[in-house]
Amino acid sequence: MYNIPYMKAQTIYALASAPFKSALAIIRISGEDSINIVNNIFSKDLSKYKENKIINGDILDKNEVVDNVVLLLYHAPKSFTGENSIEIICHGSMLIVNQIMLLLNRNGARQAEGGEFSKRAFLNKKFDLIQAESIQDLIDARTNEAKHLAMLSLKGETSKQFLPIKKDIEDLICEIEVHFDYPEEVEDIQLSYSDVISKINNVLLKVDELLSISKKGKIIKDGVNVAIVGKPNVGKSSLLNALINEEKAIVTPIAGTTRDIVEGEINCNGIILHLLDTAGIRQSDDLVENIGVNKSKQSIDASDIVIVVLDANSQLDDYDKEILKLSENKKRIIVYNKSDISNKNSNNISNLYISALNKEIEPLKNEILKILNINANDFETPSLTNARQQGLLEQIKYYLNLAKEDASNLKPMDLVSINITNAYECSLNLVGEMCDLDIAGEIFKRFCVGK
Ligand SMILES: Nc1nc2c(ncn2[C@@H]2O[C@H](COP(=O)(O)OP(=O)(O)OP(=O)(O)O)[C@@H](O)[C@H]2O)c(=O)[nH]1
Ligand SMILES: [Mg+2]
Repeated sequence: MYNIPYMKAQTIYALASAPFKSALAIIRISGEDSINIVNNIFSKDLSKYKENKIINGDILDKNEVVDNVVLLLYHAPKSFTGENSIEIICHGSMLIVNQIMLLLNRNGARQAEGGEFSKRAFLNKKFDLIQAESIQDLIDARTNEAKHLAMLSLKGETSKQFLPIKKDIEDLICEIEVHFDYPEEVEDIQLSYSDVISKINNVLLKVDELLSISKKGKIIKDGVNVAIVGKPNVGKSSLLNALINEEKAIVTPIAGTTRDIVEGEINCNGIILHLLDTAGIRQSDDLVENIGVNKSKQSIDASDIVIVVLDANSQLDDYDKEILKLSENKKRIIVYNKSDISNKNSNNISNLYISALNKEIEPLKNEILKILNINANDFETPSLTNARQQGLLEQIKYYLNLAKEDASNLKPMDLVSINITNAYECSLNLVGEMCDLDIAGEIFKRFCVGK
């Protein structure tokens, strides 16, 4: 039996490295008691180190050495979490890791939940919520470009883009309130409805600009869904294979070869394209093929970009026309395939020719980047890249527009100010200054354990 000491502010621990055999492993501990707890199982007296320090020594279970480790000691508030913290770098055997974690447990620490270290750092104001969210983006990043943006955001560059908007809204509220509450003191400075409208317009311009780069940022972070559609036999599966440079989808001269969606993925100049090869769209009596055709039609709606593949050797028929109609409201690229066995026809509805068979597809790749309207600058511009952040920015826009409408209709200033205050609350929420703890909890729960 072990006596579990009384727990103050709970001290947490977690394995911060991958949970399998490796050269080294890192166990992270944070909380008021972390230094005392580790002191109970360490060969040197940690209480004599008053500064942050790297210390070599043994982890002990009673008098038995569990492992010789390097210990990174951090005193609050000079740590990631802002609390007393320790990182134990031990040998990467899961046996050793589990033994050390068991010792920590016996001495009063508990296993951390996903994202709990970051949550504590956020609560201790080490960073705002936008920066906190970028930590997970950094871990999840699959391209150098996405990693670079997450890194900038972690350094606070995204917050810097947003904070002027928050400040402008705050200033506007103050100005209205001063005029409302102390009219005699500011009587020489008139605040007219047109002043308020013009100030709101200035903020709205900044909001629109940030929304527009944020949409591009989200594409750089998450990639886009691209559906490849067309009638049977035009070369959709061949195109998928050419794009991913792998013979993934079955290709035959038989029309109706693809029945189900076949997925593939490429990094196209820094943008991840989630590609969907679909069943050729046509009328069919075959039950299975019909299910596939329905899925193809649904994939048009579900995708960000549609590539409509036409056969460069034939005139548009009713199926082509139906597919063009189905995709007319989407961001789409119309491409003529099999250019290797046809002459380019100036009457064709697109001048984009490729040969999936010969892997001559560069013009299509360039067109995808063009249609996304992403340029070199966008890879350097941090922005609000997740749905929560973008949703709140949209709400700010919505409330500011309501306030503008009220001001245009000469409604009382205190009424105008209600919607500006609503916009302000959204901005506080965005950076986490007025964040519902449940929402913060939800955000951090998505993080890895140990982060
Ligand atoms: N010459 C030539 N043939 C091609 C090209 N692309 C595809 N093909 C041929 O066209 C036939 C059909 O190709 P697929 O890629 O299976 O066509 P699909 O559009 O996926 O057809 P379904 O799955 O039936 O809808 C195969 O024989 C391919 O080799 C091309 O660029 N040039
Ligand atoms: Mg196919």
